[in-house]
Amino acid sequence: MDAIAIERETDILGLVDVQPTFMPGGELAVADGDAVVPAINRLLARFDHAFATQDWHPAGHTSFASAHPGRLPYDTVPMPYGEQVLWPDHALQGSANAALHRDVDLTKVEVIVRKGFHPAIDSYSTFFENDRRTPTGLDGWLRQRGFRRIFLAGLATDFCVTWSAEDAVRLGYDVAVIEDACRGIGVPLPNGRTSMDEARERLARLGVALVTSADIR
Ligand code: VGL
Ligand code: ZN
Repeated sequence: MDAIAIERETDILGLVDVQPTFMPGGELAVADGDAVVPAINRLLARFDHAFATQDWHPAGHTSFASAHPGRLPYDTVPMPYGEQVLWPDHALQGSANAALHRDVDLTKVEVIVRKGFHPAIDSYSTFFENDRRTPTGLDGWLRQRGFRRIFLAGLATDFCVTWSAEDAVRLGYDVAVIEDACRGIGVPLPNGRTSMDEARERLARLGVALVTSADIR
């Protein structure tokens, strides 16, 4: 793939849920999830602007399997806004594992957007909650600041990163996912495939560029 030149004032690096709760030892550990931290720090040195998101759930959140008697983590259940995967309790507001990872250099992070705090709606995307209508406010911030292209990195590739990329495309941004700075969960789905298979297909269909750090100059 050709090198991508960073446009200093209109490109921004988006750090999705870089929280210990999604890393080995955390409540919803993504395999090798902590490997994104050094990759992200190298990227941060090259961009002038960055934002970060933080999954931020109240106790008893509707996305927790523990809130659905008889259900187990990774079961899929219908919610008023569509099918929802149930998770172990994670990203609990105020807990140490819900903080942004302490080794991420936050110097260039200009805004931190929290999501998933409405008790009855889960939130994967950095732009909308899972009803796909309740906004996080990030679109307004990015637009007012004049950003047009978003490079996404973080956790998890097949949930928060992919849903963010899809919404960003719908909102009119150019989007690239930096694959080596992301890690995925890979939930087995009722149709025999995994959430990683489906995420890759959805991104390809939308024309989201899958790039590696080395492509970005
Ligand atoms: C995430 C599942 C539940 C993510 C957040 O950050 O991808 N996944 N909450
Ligand atoms: Zn969550």
